[in-house]
Amino acid sequence: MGVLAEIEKNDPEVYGYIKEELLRQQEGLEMIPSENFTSMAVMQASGSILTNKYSEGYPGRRYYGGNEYIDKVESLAIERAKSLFGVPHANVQAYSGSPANLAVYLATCENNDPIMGLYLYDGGHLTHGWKLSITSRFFKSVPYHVKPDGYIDIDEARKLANENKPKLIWIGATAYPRQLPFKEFAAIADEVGAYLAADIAHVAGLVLAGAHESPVKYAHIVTTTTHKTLRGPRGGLIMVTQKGLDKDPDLAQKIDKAIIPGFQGGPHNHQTAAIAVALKEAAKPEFREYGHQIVRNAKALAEGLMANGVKLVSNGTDNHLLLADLTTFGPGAGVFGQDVLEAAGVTANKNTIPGEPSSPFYPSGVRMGTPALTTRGMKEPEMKAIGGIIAEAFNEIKPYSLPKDKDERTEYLKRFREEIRQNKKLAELRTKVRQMCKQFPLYPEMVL
Ligand code: DSN
Repeated sequence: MGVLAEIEKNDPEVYGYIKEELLRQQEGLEMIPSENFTSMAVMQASGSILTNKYSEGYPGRRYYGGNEYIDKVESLAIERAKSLFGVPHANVQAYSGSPANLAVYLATCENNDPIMGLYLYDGGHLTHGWKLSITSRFFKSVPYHVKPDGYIDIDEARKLANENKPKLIWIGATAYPRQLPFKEFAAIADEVGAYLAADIAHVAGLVLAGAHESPVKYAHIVTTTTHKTLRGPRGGLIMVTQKGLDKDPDLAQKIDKAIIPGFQGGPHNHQTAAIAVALKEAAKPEFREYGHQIVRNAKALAEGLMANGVKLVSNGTDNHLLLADLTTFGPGAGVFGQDVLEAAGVTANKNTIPGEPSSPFYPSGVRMGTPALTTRGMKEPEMKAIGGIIAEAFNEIKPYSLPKDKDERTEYLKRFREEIRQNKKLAELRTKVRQMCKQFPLYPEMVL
């Protein structure tokens, strides 16, 4: 019986879409740096009967009865997170990264307090104070930036912190290809008396593997999603460090109270169990090797791309992601970049770049990463080849340029998409990608 036999029987429509999505994942190169392929064990925990239970509260302190085993599962996840990251307190209930970050605000700030985070165009996250996010509606957001070389401008951050006296400073990013400067930001936060929250959603797996510095010595609070380089289910963790407890002995309780009753209701117990499973996997020596291979692969990919004339923000990478600067094809060319890659069987995402000449909706860069390809077993030779494929796909952007007039853009992009569907070069690359993927089978046990 197939793993989705019941869905197949009861809901052929949903079954059909899952089957098609499986094929898409198997036959394409998944290069969105925040995505990964979980183990079957993580998926089984996530699809388990634990989804049936309500458990408002924390282990040993639930509002509803019947939580004997849920308490055990949650305690296991908490203990594993604490021991792996080396922190005295972990909350495993945040539904995902954004709710985790919002709980941090609730625990540390009052309405209208100044807060600081990396500017979105420069790789910062929406929840670090972007103007359209709730975090800038309720707090006074003071963004810091990267320098023209693509590295975070620590001097600017220090100056802004001294001028604005933020209550909370975020160090973390969604599109930053370099090591995060935890130590330098700890000095700034200490100087102005701010809480330092490290959002390591992107690099958590690298931190556990020892392939990126850990923020635990430097930050008061550490947040992460569990589904990116950590390779778990979708979910979030909020951790309080010893430094955090030294600054504020109530910080752990403040975080727990911010999650419930402050912000969420019942935890997603199936998700908690899957997080526990993923954390056990991340404690294995193979995971250490995996994290280092992600970085080696990203560096090899960067070399492959640059050797083929693709410009990268900061000229390379220290972590799992790369940011191609496509401004040579005109402002907003990231939109074309994402689409030509998709036509070639490569999934990556359009992204703003530092000094963005266009807008987040029509940005000028493409973000790509190696966590999912590394999970498939690909290594440096494949990355070099993929660098060539991506560069060849980008060449197909040449005839196109985004109209300045916003009304003309929809029609223009429609025509562009029709043309790239007929593009022979991209079809050729698609075949190459399919052949490469066949050599690195994904979920071979999942015959649908
Ligand atoms: N959507 C995530 C990412 O792709 O980085 C951030 O929330």
